[in-house]
Amino acid sequence: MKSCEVNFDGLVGPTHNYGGLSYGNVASQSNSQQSSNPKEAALQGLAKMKALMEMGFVQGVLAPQERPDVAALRNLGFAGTDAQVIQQAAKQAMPLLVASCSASSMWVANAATVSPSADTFDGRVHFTAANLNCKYHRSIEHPTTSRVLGAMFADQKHFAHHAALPAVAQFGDEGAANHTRFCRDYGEAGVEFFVFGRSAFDTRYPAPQKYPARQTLEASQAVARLHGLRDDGVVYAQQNPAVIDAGVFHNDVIAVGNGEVLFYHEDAFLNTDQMLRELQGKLGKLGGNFQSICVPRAQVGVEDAVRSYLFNSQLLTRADGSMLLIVPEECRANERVWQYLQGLTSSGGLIREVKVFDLKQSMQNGGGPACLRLRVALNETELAAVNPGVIMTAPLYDTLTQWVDKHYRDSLRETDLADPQLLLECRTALDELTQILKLGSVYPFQIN
Ligand code: SUG
Repeated sequence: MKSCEVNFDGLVGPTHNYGGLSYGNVASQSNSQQSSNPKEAALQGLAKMKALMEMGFVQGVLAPQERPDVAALRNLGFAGTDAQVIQQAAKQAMPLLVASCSASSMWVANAATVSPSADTFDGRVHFTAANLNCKYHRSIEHPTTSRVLGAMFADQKHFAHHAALPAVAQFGDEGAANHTRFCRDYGEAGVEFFVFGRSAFDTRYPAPQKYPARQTLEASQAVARLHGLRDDGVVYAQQNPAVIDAGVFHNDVIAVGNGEVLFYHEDAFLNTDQMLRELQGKLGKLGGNFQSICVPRAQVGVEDAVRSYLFNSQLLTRADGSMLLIVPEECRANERVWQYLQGLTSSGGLIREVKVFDLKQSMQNGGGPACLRLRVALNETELAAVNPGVIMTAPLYDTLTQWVDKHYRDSLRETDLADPQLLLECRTALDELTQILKLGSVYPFQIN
């Protein structure tokens, strides 16, 4: 049976703003308080989805969340009407209002970890929503994420959904941003590669000194157990703590994998040789030929990698088996990175082409092409079981761009977040969106 990898991209929500909420994420910190353009952000994301669809890839869309999250503010003690809750929060605790308004669910690489049916014990596709425990503004995403994923992948014969791991830092889980899968073919059993930043229970593992390591080994192991993965189909590796301290808050900022290929920076991991041998051995047992492309620090330093998001790219397999790299505009703007990419594609190696996308609105909060998509490998039967409303088509693209044009503002600053009108605008937009994407009722304002 034919299988493919579907990229479900997060649709940027109407409250996209620069809140400076993510300590350890250099872009989020340095663009804090700038004025954002939610309309442009959403259209940039949609343009990437359309381009991939037109290249022949199956493309999906993942809905944004309800923001401001009034229910989350009520849990923190703000009371009264929705407008009063927002106004009180603005007066007494602006950082909490900003956090409750973040459109961070757009970075759906953090929505969940996904294991395709060929890897799991019961032959279903497994999803575990990420608890995103490291940052308050992200920790409030998973209940709605679970409902949205449930509405997209509803058929229990094919899809299994697990709730987020316990909401404590010891089980900090950042989803697919710290997970990659290697395989010969998307429909065959593969090797799932879990990358953690620290161990919560075993002090022998080193940890970064400055910035938080968001993903723990114990969280990765729990996800592998929940999904029923075989021991010989799993490899764990530790991120180099020094690169976390240099701004690599997720592994997908310093490495990307697809098919039989890992594209990574020389400084990305600890014990790299041992890790590569394990990947080669385990994929080899499944008949695969693991290959790695290491970018040497002498050619591209970690700082350039973080600034350009070279590795936060999408590595895609084209119909002829060759590979394509989708990178953000910032890679072209960086001389060393661009030179490296020119050499890479002209060397006759695995990666033949680089395509550049303008995702500046998302990039300014530390979200590149890879952050914006959740990969789900599906066989034909499973693909047919996905809610068809979320699969991108030319008419859906047109409808969504019109929807954005109608509902989104083209400028948003912190002071605008206190405007109760923004809440009404967002709810009106999202109510319409659930109808467009045929999701049913998934948002708190639709349920309660
Ligand atoms: O979690 N930024 C996100 C960026 C996530 C990128 N995702 C991956 N690498 N997969 C984060 O740090 C910033 C929001 C703000 O500051 O307003 C933010 O949440």
